[in-house]
Amino acid sequence: MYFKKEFLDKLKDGKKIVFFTGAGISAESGISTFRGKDGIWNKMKPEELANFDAFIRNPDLVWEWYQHRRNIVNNALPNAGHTAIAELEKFYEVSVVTQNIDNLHRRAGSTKIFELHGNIERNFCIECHTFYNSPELETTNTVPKCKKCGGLIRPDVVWFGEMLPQDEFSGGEKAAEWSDICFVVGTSAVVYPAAHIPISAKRAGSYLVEINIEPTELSRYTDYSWFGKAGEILPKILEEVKKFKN
Ligand code: BJW
Ligand code: ZN
Repeated sequence: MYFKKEFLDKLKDGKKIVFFTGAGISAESGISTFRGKDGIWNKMKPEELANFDAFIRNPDLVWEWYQHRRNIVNNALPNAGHTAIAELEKFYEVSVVTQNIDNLHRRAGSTKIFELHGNIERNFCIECHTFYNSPELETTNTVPKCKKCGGLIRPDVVWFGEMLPQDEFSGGEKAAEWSDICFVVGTSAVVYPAAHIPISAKRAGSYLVEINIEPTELSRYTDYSWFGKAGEILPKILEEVKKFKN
């Protein structure tokens, strides 16, 4: 595989690396992306499902959609892309800033993860904010009710129009700004404020590398764009690193 010299020099000299990831990194684990030809939003309208008003209008429908996706996520395995990122912790200070809610980075072994859009395994009562992990809840397709107050329980994910968890966002943004290299992997980079993080990294002097099967909104800002599958490219980067770090 051909590596641009400038990129190799960054890999050799760099100490802090950030991976800013999106749904595309989990595509090879069998989890659908949102947009694009195989995206779930070709079939479902986001405004009908991924917002609070939709949940209040039809909580059972929204809950059933998340139950369906929990089943897919629980049966999926981290792929070679997630694993390569986790293994790079042997050689660099690695932070993962992810828009994904699927837990696959953690299951692959990454230890420093900022989850910008929440986590599908966590849920909370919309009235009293008591948290429930998914296995504690009955696996029915109708929305569960809080044991303490009877309120509706929703997944702890960030819907449109909602604020991102502040600590996760500011921690992820700082890690990106302090990084020597910021890899942007498998995201269309159209959802804000998350998509601002790689731009902040670049402005702060980080070397911005994109890995995606096709050009994105971010491609014009990157130092290096690499078009191909994350599960194929990331292991090749790891192999290259092992040549000079071992
Ligand atoms: C591969 C591959 C392989 C495939 N290898 N690559 C107008 C302008 C600007 C902003 C706004 C606006 N109107 C509204 C907004 C704000 C809004 C927003 O950004 N909207 C835009 C979409 C227009 N943002 C918000 O509302 C956010 N909150 C906010 O702004 O708060 C402030 C506020 C508060 C109060 C009032 C008003 C404002 C919240 C955003 C929450 C996003 N939530 C979701 C759902 C999470 C829960 C769930 O999963 O159900 O998060 S939306 C969805 O998109 C999900 C994702 O994390 C997010 C990003 O998607 P991602 O990961 O990029 O996936 P895709 O499918 O888009 O891309 C996949 C990529 O992979 C593609 O590029 C493929 O090519 C590639 N790929 N296979 C490598 N093998
Ligand atoms: Zn409650």
